[in-house]
Amino acid sequence: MKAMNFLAFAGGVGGAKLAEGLVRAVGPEQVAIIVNTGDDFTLYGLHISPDIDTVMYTLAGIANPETGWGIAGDALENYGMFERYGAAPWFRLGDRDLATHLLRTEMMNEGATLSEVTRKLARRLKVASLILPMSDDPVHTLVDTDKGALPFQEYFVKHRWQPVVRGLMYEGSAEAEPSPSVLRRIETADTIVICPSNPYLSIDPILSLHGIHDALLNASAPIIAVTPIIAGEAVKGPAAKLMKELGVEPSAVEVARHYADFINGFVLDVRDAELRQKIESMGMGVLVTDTLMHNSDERARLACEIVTFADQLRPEKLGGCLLDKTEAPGV
Ligand code: FO1
Repeated sequence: MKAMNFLAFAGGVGGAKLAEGLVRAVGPEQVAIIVNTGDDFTLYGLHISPDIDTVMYTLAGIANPETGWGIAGDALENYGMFERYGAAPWFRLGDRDLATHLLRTEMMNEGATLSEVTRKLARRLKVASLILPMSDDPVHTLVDTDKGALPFQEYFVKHRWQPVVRGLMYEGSAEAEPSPSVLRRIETADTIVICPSNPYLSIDPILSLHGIHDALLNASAPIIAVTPIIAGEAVKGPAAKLMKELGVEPSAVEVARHYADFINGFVLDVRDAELRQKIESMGMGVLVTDTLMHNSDERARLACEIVTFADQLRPEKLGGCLLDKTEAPGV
């Protein structure tokens, strides 16, 4: 059987969960993930890449299951020492997590690109899937709010995404290049999945890079987006609040509309089944299923359904997922 290659677009926790499900569904070597780097920032001189680390730790099986980010069982001894100095940061770095930031910063200071650093760190964590930063150039999501323009982490962590958002800028994206092989992977992928990440904060920074949107429009692969909104609420984080503030109804229909010019399929949560027709009328296939992923098996089950859904959206069948007893692929 031809090795399928799945290309996922992901941001933080929601994206990482589905990426893990895809890895279980089709095998790690068949999955590449383009990850948002608009959340990246410098703290204590360290290059912090939260979405990359969330995907890397999740695929390495060491992510903190409660938060989705950081490392399971990590301690905060460093935080206690900062407190003694009266310099407690609003952005907490776990003691083990610090090793990632220190090594990444050292390698980048020696001239390595973010893609090269990510490949090295992921390989040492035995992650077989390819984690691709969306760009090796700096792109910073800036959130214009009633408290002024806030760098992403100040909006998201320091102010706990409570400020009212007036607009978003992806600083640097006009000059930034997609990282090497991203455009080719969009062209050659068998299936492209837009993970249930925040469309505005996690996926749009990737789409804002020149060449990406066109590559998606010209891609031969079926492109499937998974809803991050269920019954008008975000599964996690500010997506619904942000949509309201941007004057968009917080509904799966609006998420489908957001991607409508390049997606062929949309995964709608069963709680919003009544929205199926509206989304189909935008000219895309709709899979209605339970999109909540509480554990690894549910992530794999959802990914399997997406694999099957993708086959329905393309002429040739590529074969089922590894977990399907019935259609063992390739035998
Ligand atoms: N989120 C928080 O709400 N508080 C934190 O102190 C925090 C620390 C942190 C450290 C490393 C890391 O990779 C992520 C961290 N996050 C924290 C989450 C982060 O803000 C989000 O994962 C993304 O930027 C949005 O998806």
